[in-house]
Amino acid sequence: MASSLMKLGTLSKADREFYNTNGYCLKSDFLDREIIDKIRNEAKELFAIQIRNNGIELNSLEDKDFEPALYELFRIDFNSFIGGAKLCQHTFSMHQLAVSEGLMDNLKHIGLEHPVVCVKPLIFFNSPHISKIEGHYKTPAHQDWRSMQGSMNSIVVWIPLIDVDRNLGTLEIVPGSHLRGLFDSVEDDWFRNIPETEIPESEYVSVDVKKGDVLFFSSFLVHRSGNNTSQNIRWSMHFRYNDANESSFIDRKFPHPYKVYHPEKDLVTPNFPTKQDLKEAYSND
Ligand SMILES: O=C(O)CCC(=O)C(=O)O
Repeated sequence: MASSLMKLGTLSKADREFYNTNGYCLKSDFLDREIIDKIRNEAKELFAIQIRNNGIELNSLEDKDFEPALYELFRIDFNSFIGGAKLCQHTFSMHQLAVSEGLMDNLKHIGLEHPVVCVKPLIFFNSPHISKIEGHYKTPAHQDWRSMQGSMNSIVVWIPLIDVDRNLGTLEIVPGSHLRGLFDSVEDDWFRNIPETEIPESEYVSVDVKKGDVLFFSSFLVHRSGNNTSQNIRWSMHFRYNDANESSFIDRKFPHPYKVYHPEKDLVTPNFPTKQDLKEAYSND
């Protein structure tokens, strides 16, 4: 019943078996498209505030209007773009989905006895037009466990917010790689990547996905981004979870390797707010 609230499909025993063998499970038409549109629109609306505040024309939130306006914001006021990009990570709609009962039930179906959120849910908007380094729109080969270091059965839920084809750069995975151990990796601009010498090119498989599909994959599955050669933004969401009942996670004392979530010690905007600013903010007029 809970699943229907968020209009999510239900994983079966066969899905779980496929997942354990291959390290991933792709479900088509699994999630209500209205929810997805709501999440993407909420993110667009936040960017739109900064776009308009910079005097950039924006006639509608349709991609044909929105994307050039966002690229312009990136060009003329990078800090406003970054502010929007960060705030998009804090929308109610995305967080509601990430902690919905429907999603939690499915994590249990796939084998997590006591699912807990590993890191904040993420919304990605990948395009070379709004990136300063390649790693911001195209991740190299890696295993998410390197950054998560949580339970052995920790999982990533990867959700496209639009149809993603080869032009937009599909996700590329190495089926079965979750059983091949933790690969050696080298530090880079982005984080750490698995060098080409570790896994031949021929082992990567492109995952074509449509809006409404959901990809569940093990945090040990090797994956990377395809190349977005289009003029458009490739929108997706990434949720990560641990299992608080997994014995190695318990014995390792629930490690959480994300160290930096700490407030700035100095004022971000010097001399702000003044008493007068506060009086106006709290005025009853
Ligand atoms: O969405 C992508 O292309 C890659 C995302 C990814 O690799 C990750 O979040 O770990």
